[in-house]
Amino acid sequence: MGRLLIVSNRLPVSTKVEHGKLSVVPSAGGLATGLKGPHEESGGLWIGWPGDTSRLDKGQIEGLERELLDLRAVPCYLSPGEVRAYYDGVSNGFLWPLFHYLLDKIPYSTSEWDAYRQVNERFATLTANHYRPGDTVWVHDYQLALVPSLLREMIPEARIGFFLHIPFPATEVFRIFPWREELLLGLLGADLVGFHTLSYARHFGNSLIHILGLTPDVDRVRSGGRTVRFGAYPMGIDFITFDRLARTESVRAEVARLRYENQDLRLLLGVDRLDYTKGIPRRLLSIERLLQKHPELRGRVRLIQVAVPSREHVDEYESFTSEVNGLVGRINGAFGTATSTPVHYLHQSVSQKDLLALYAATDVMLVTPLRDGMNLVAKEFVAARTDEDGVLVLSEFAGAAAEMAGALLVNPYNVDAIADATRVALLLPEQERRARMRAMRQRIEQFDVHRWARTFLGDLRQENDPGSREAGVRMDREVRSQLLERVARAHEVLLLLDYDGTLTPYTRRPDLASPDKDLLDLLASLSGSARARVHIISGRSRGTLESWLGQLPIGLHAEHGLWSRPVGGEWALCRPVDASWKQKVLEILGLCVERTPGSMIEEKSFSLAWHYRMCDPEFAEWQARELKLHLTHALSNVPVAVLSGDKVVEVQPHGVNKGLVAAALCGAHPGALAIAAGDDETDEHLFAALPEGAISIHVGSRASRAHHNIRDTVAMRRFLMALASSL
Ligand code: GDG
Repeated sequence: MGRLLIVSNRLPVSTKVEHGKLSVVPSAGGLATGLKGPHEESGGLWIGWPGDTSRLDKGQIEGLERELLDLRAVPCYLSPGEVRAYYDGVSNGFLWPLFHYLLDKIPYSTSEWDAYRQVNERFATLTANHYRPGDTVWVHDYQLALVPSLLREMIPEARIGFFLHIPFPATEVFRIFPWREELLLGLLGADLVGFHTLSYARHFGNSLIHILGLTPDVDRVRSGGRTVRFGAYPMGIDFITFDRLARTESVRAEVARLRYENQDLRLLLGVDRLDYTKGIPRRLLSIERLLQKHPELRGRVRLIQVAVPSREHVDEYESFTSEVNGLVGRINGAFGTATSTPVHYLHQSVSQKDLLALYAATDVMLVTPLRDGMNLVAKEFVAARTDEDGVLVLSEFAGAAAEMAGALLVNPYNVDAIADATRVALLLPEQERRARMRAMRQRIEQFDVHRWARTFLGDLRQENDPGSREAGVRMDREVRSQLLERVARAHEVLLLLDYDGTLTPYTRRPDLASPDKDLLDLLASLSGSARARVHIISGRSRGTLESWLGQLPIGLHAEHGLWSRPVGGEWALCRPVDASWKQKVLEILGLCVERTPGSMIEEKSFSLAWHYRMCDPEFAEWQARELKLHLTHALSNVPVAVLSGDKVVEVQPHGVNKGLVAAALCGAHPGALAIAAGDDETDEHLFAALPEGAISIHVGSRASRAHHNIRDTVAMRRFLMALASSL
């Protein structure tokens, strides 16, 4: 297995200069711990920004690089201007609040997107320079959303994963982002895109539908001729280490000290970066409310709030800091006494030992972010509770809520609800506290950060398209001339062409897709050759094909081959069929039209189609899936097949498909070079029925069993024009 190249905004190190000497200290964040194993064991590299190096001299930079090399870390240097624009501006100034649904925090405008793109390019180029065939690349987080596609352009065959550590918001919020298409396309450069929860993955899928017009299939989507998978990979923590450290003598001594110093008090704890997403002001207000509503608790509870300074360069954080300071002062002023204060506020970071002791000593842990991708603090608290005691009050808007069945869930916007939940937590009987904590500890132990990394990397290293239905060989100039040479040598050419999506683009209504003059001329020119036999095999009705193409000397095959009209002949049914099921299906489709504005039924002689091209894409895809399930169930005893095409669900007699016509035609012209082209699922039957040596062409970028792949109807027509000249 190749090396693992990790790409993240920050390298997992911090640098310090003391007496002119620089030292590099590895930092022990959750990500670094989880990825340490795969990174080191694979002899991999970690690519990221080493922090501000603008004040380092040449010697210090050299020293830094030597130390980083030992840690298998590659620095991506950024100028202070770039940090301001890409990191403080777009990433933390715009994407961060938007993805956390805090719309009032997004700036009126930003001109920094170019800087974001450029820095992403820098990361991608640096990664490409270090890439060796067989390596796996894992890109992290919202600062580097464009890296997957930029890297894909540089190394098309690379295996690339992306993980988003923050929420992916609902489409209605995501679509606010001015560069939403570019960002989505950036992510789609990856083979696997991971999120903390299923609902973020679902939001991402919905944005692909609404913003890019793609049609994801549960956990995968075709884009740019490739399959991209996406799914939920909830990140865990290093449970064993937290559990072990919590049992050490020094932590236990610190716990005893904390308990002794707060002996008459019940302790509440909050630990967060000082960030407006973490819900600190409302948490403070809930303490105020608790003390107002329950005077008996005054002087009996204390909230210790650790607020680690964070992103102090971003404007929004400055006013936020003073807001928090003001609230702490107000509550302590109102409810403090000469000897005690209800809020013990630490605007600083604490050592890991002290953090563990705080987790272990507290009665109630308050984790009430307004939105949080996951929230590891909640999990660390649980891991530190080797005594199986303590209660977790957890925001329902933290990703962790999906996993922590033993927590008391609260709406973090509802100050009263937090106050009430805190009181419930304080009153919870010991037995219940233990039962809840035990359940959570089991979960967190089992799904730790190592398992998270293993699962993601395991999935990333799996093939995205097992089996043969990959994208075919792209029809570039060279492939095209090879095919045309074969055509020139063939004594007879059998052209089997689908109509919609192959010869003409889809239109909003199916009746608007009539052939233009160029297409009629093209078909006339192809069929004018003595060596060529042209057939259109379509899902359309006889009437439509006759009126649009009836004047041409070509074979026409309607309703997926149920009806055929040979050149110069009459329409004939390929075999007797039963249509008694139609009424029942018409009723079901009628209900579907009622429920799905913009959709319509197309009635043909022996088949029915429900078209939904003009509908709200997300809702209609969902309806289509429901409809197929329902029809398959309702028609289980009826000899019909339910097919899905491009924005259409069709019901037609069983055993009739384009493959039957194709097989019959190929059989009637032995030795002819068959060339088949089509764009949707119904054309797969056509491709499957072709004899050895035939040329099959899929129009579009979906997976197909066709050998060749052409971009769109324009490129297809161009190919047919060249073909007409070689005939
Ligand atoms: C992002 C997402 C997602 C905090 N104070 C101290 C301290 N910490 C450590 C905690 C914890 C980490 O910082 C914070 O992690 P969170 O997960 O809570 O939040 P973010 O920093 O916002 O992280 C988040 C995460 O990425 C991972 O994907 O869960 O949703 O926003 O590990 O322990 N550590 C020490 N002293 C402190 O004072 N030593």
